[in-house]
This record gives sequence, C-alpha cells and structure tokens, in this order.
Amino acid sequence: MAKPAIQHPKSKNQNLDVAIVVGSDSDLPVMTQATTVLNEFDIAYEVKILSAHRTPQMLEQYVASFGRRRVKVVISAAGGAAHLAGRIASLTTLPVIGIPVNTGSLGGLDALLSTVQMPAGIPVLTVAIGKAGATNAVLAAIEILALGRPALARRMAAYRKRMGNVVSRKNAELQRLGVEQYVRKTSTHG
Ligand code: C2R
Repeated sequence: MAKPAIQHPKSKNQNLDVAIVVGSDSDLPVMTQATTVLNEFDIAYEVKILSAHRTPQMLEQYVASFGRRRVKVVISAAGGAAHLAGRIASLTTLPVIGIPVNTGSLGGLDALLSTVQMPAGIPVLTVAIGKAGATNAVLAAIEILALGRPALARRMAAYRKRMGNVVSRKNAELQRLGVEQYVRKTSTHG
C-alpha cells in the first residue's frame, strides 16, 4: 500500500528529523513530490500549516518544541511576502531551508526575493521556486542528515545513480530513434 503523502509521528513526543512548515494549505500541492522523496528515504517528518503573519504565536510555540522533538532540519514553504522561513530562522539555530512558492501575479519572484534576501546573521538556505525547489529542499535536508548517518549517505548515492541511469536510458533511446521519432514516442506515452 502506498505511504501517505504526509507522515505524522505516532506521538507528539516522537523525534522528528525534518519539520516542514507551509504558510497555507494552498502551498501543499508544491510539497507532494518532495514528501514522496522523504517517504522513499524513511525520514521521520511532519508537515504543519503555520504563518509568521497569521499565526505568529503558534509558529513560535512550534519552533520552541524543536529541541524536545530533536528536529535536525527545518523546511519552510511560503508564497508572496514570504517571511515564514526568515521568522523560523530567527527563532532557531537549526538549518532552515526556504522554498519560494509560486502564488499570485509575480510568479514566485516575490517569494524568492523575500526568502533569499536575508540580512547577514540569520541564514535561510533558499532553493528554486516551486516543485523543483521543494524536491531539492528535501534532498538537501537528507544530505544534511546523512552527514552523521553513513547508511543514509549510501542511499543518497544510490538515488543519484538511479537518476543517472534514467538519463542514460533516455539518451540511448534518443540515439536509437532520432529526435523526431523520440519526441513522437514520448509524447504519445505522456
Ligand atoms: P492563501 O492561499 O492562504 O491566501 O495564502 C502562503 O504561504 C501562501 O503562499 C497565500 C500565500 O500566503 C503565504 N503566506 C506567507 C506567510 N503566511 C502565509 N508568506 C508568512 O508568514 O510568510
């Protein structure tokens, strides 16, 4: 049976490797591919909807629980005037990875700049806008966790190898078919 996209620890006190905070439920579609990767690597994580703007006290309380929960890395996804990652980073010395979400009329550029342009002293490790950024955020979080876990480092190396193999297979197929036939074939198969 497929694992749920959002994995909840069994109890409130269970240790967490990765805490993910999204500014709104409207950000969740950006996270689904990324949480699938966390499931693949058996990482203990949870996803919360909290906002620096809309729920400032609840956000503070949640960040205050990180020590007790043994959180190692925090991922934050927010769109628009995205202060969420910066606010979390101001409240903890854990590494915070910020995902700018593509919402509204500025195509995510607003969130990118609000997330990346932190003043010196409070880092937010900012990834690309949207789904690619979300996937890279969780891969970076796993790489951080893997610093102290050789088995996880080996799984990450295997993941990279599988990714490379997929590209190699595509290239071999391209060489066999030529561009026009390859495009026809891949577009037929979606
Ligand atoms: P709604 O769809 O709920 O109106 O939210 C959310 O991350 C979302 O992308 C629109 C956008 O507002 C963002 N948001 C922030 C913060 N809280 C919510 N940027 C924050 O605290 O930074």
